[in-house]
Amino acid sequence: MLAAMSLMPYPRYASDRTASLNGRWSFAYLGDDVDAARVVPGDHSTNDTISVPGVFDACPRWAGRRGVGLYRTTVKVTPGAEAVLRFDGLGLWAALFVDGDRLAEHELPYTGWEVRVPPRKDEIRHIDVVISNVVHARSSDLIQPYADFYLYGGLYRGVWLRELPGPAIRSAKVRVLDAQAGRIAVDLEAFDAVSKDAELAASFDGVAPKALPGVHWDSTYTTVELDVPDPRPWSPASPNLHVLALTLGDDVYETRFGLRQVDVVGREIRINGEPVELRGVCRHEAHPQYGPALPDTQLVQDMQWLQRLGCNVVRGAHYAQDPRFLDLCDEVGMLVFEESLGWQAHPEHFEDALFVERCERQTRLMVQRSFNHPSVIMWGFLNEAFSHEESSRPVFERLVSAVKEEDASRPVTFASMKPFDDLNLDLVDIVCLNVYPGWYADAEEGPRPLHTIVPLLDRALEHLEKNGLGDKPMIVSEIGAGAIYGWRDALHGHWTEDYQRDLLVTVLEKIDEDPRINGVMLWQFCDGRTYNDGRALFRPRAFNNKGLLDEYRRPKLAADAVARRFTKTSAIKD
Ligand code: ADA
Repeated sequence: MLAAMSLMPYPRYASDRTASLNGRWSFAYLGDDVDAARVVPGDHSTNDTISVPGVFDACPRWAGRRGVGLYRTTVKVTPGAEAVLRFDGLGLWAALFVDGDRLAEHELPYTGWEVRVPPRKDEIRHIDVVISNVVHARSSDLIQPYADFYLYGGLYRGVWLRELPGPAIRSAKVRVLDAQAGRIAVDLEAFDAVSKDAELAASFDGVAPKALPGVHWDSTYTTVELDVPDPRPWSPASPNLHVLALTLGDDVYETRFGLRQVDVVGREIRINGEPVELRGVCRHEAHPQYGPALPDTQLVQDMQWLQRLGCNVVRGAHYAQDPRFLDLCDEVGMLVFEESLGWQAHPEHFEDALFVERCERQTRLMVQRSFNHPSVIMWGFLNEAFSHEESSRPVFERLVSAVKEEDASRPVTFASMKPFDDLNLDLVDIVCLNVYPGWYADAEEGPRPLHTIVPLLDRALEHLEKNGLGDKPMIVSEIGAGAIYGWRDALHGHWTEDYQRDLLVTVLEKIDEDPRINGVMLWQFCDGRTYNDGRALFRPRAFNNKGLLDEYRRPKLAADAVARRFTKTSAIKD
């Protein structure tokens, strides 16, 4: 008998068939010059302790190391039961061994991973995960050494084991057909082919399950249309959620969803028919002490900060998000722009078939896994790729169609850093631009070049109009300035808290008064560690310092100023 743990993000499974593997694991750092692909866990003992979720290179003992670590644990199972191991996100590369057998490897950082574990007669299963955080400069890898955020090694998020009691549901995609009436379609996929008329029961919001008549399985698939009893639509102001539990034989699969529709109508973004102006920030999942493996209390505190800042949206920069965080966003009505991993991909990546295949695979997985979160209102990929290069076009076309195939109901976008020569903006539903006027400035623009902000935004908007893109919603998906926490100075120049505040106020005044701009996602929620080599000369402290809060979530001057503008009320109190 397995024990289920609380804090499991959706989807959840029958509690007596689910085990949490979160907690203490044993660990060994195998070294910097080890070929991760050749590690045989049985050759190594693990004498250190590590916490899961947890990354080794944020721990004092291995801080900043780049190499290979070995995570080890055991789990008690029902002898003879088949199982699935679910990792909600890890990095940068992993190989999974169960009872010494190498089952799979994973090269998609931050993307959830599920691996089937063949049955055995033993009650205790031995799990080894080999993790590498070596960042190669290979064109096939999804992330490159030059990325402007620290790339950690370890199990970033929760790990779970689910026993399969025979036929079992792998995924259930809830499509909202009519948000007001509570009509939904559920696309189900089973792990293995099930008999054509295998019985399926559904229960909403904890009410006793009812058998669904006339279900026809086509091998592993079926779709059912259902009416949600007592339907309550989801919106940022009323984030009502419904829980759907599906029973197939002895298997139970529980997902949560919201009744809401997102539409792009001309220049408007609408949620359940209501136009919405987006006001928020970009946020990395990061903390100096935990890296991306944030404890739940930090997620909850970050959410409180987002609310205090008056945000109604958060851009999950630059990867698929922790499902615990998306659950929180669903619960409080925080909208999300979710994007798959990418950071300034170049033509050499676009021309590498393996890179493109991985990019498509991780993007599809992100959409599949986050599909039922009502908070997610738009999908993106390839942040700031070289989308002005011709070789980018087929890649962008392929990714847009992959997303549309997975989800025809949400708008697609990508954050472009090429406002004047992007070749792919015609493909998207919403134009998103990353621009840094007033921050990345030439000496000729003089000190405090705030005067460049409005003209740059105007030129970008005019360029969109002239190129036939003026009928799409436009969002400033990044804009900001660096400030060192506590650095205030009479000159109010670059790196002062004062300049950051003045720049963001100038930006928000423009965005509030210009009807052509539908929203803004300021760069960024809080300071975050970045590359720690010579390039850090442009990144004091080896941090990206454009946070409204510092890395320990202490507010800078800008936090108050932004909150006033976002809430259009009084200041936040700290
Ligand atoms: C880019 C990028 C961010 C960050 C930012 C900056 O737009 O998308 O990850 O690097 O610039 O601080 O310059």
